[in-house]
Amino acid sequence: MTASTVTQSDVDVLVVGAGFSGLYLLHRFQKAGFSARCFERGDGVGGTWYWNRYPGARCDVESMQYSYGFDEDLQQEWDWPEKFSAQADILSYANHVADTFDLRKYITFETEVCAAQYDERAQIWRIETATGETVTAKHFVMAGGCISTAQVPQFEGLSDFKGETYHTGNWPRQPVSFAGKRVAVIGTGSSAIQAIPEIANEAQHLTVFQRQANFSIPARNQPMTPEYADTWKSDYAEKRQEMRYMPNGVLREVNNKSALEVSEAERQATFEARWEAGTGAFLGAFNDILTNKASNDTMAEFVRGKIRQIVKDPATAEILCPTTHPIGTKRICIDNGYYQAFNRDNVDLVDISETPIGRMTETGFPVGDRMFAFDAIVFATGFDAMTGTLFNVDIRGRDGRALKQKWEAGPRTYLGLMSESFPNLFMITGPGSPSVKGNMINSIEQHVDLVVDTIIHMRAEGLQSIEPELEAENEWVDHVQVVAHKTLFPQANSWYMGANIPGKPRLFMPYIAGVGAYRQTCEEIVAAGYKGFQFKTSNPSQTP
Ligand code: N01
Repeated sequence: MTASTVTQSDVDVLVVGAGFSGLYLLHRFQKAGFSARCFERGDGVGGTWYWNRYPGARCDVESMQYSYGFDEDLQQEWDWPEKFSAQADILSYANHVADTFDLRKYITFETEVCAAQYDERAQIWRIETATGETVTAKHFVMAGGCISTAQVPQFEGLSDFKGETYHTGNWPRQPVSFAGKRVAVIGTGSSAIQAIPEIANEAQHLTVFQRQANFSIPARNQPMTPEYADTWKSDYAEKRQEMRYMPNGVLREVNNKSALEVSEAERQATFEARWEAGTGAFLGAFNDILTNKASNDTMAEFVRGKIRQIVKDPATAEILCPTTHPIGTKRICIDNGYYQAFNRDNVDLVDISETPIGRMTETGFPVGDRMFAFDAIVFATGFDAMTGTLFNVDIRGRDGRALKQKWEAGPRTYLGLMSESFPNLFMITGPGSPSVKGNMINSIEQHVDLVVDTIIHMRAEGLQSIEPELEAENEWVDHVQVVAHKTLFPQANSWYMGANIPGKPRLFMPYIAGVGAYRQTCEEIVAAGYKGFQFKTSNPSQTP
C-alpha cells in the first residue's frame, strides 16, 4: 500500500447505464450511504430491454430466474405473465424496480458519456458527457452492457436506400408497421430468429438474407400459472442461492453422461425429450456437447433432422441446416416458429454465404445477378459485443493511458472486473467474466455486490484506490483463453470471438469455466485479502 493525495469529488460514484446493472448499483450505493449519479443514453431505464423492441423480442431464460433476487418483497410481489418474458414485460419490471427503490433521482437520461480521465494526483475520475457536463467521481463504474453497441455493416451505397431502415438493437420507440410492405431481414442470429415469424405475419413479403445458418430450439413458451410461480416463490431464497453456483446461473437439470457413452436409442430419446421441453436446456442433454466434437456432431445432426422435418421445401431446409460451427458455439437461438415461417408463401430465404449483398440502391440491393426491391430493411446484424460499449467512451487511466490502446490485441482484465492502469474503474460483467455465458441478471448481481462491497471495504479501511496487479491480470487473461480452448467455442466465427467485427482481435472474450466456479474464485480472492489487487491510501494530511 502506498500513500498519495486525494481531492474531494462531486460524487462518490459515477455509473454509466441504467439497465439492470445500473439500477442495482444505484440501489446498493444508496443503501450504503454513497453519493452516486448515473448517465443513461436512453430516455428510460431497462438497458437491453429498452433498446431491443423489435417484434418478437423475448428472453430465453425463464422469467422466474431472469429477475433480481436481492429483495424478497420484490420477488414475491412481481407476477410474470409468461414463462419466458416478452421485452415489454421485462421493461415494465425494470421501471417497477426504478420506482420501488426510488432510483430515477440519480439518473440523468438522454446523456451519453463520451470521455473519462483518471487524475492520479487527485485520485478522482473526471467524466465528460456529450451534452457538455463534467462530473468528478472517486469511483467510475461502466455498466453499459455487453451487447449494447448495435452494428450495421458498412454496406456500399447504404445511404442511397430510400426506404425504411431499422436495427433490431436500436428499434424505434413508436410502433412500426410492416403491413403491405416488402421487407428484408439481413442476418439470422437470435434477434432475427425471433423477429422473422412476427414480421412474416404482417409483411406483404419477407426476404431473409442468411450468411451462416444458426441452430434454433423451440422456446415452448406458455402462460405463467400461479402453481408454477409458487414452486419458485415458496422457497425463492434457497433457489436463488442454488442458481448462483450453477454453471450458467440457471437452475436446470444437468445430465452427467457423455453423448457417446449411451446407446443410439437413448441418445435420440434424450434429444427428443429435450427438444420437446425446449429452451437452452437442450444443450445440457449430455455433459460433453461443448467439449467433444463427436458428441457435438450427434446433437447437431439431430437438429438438422428436425429442420428437414419442419421445412417443407428441401432446398430451403438444406440452406437452413447449420454446418459452419459446432452446435452451441454460437449462442443457441430460441424461437417461436422460426423454421415454420419458411413454409409461408410470403417468405423467401436467400443464401449469401458465397455471394454477398451487392451495392445498395434507392430501392434495394442485388445478390449476384438477382435484384431485390424493398420498402424496409431490418438489420439484424448484431453488436460490437463486450468491448464496443467500453470503447465508445474515451477512457484514460494513469498517465493518460487509453483503454482502447491497452486492449488493442484483445481485452485485458482481472476477473473481467478491473484493468491495471485504470484505478477505481469497475466493469460490470466485463470481458473475462462469465457475463454473456450465464443468466445475465444473476451475474450482474454478483458483480454489483462485489464492487459495492469492495468500495465499502475501502471506506472502512481508509483506502483511496484499488487496481489489479499486472501479474495477476496477465495470469487471468491467459487462464480465460486456456479454459476457452478446452472447449469447442473457439471453432466458431462468433461474436464471442470478435469475429463479426472486421479487424477486431480474435479471442474468446467471456470466461467459460462457469458462473458458480467464477463466483467461488471471486470469494476466495476477497477472503485472501483481495489477492491480485493493490490498494493505495490517501495522504491523511490532505484528506478533506
Ligand atoms: O446478433 P448476432 P443478434 N452481411 O451477431 C449476420 C443476444 N440476444 O442481434 O453468422 C450479412 O448473433 C450474421 O451472419 P454470420 C444473444 O446473446 C438474446 O441476433 O456472422 N449478414 C448473423 O446472422 C445473441 O447471441 C436474445 O455469418 C451479416 C447476424 O447478422 C446476441 O444478443 C435475443 C453481416 C447477427 O447475429 C446477438 O444476437 C436476441 C453482413 N455484413 C439477442 N454482418 C434472447 O434472449 C452480420 N451478419 C432470446
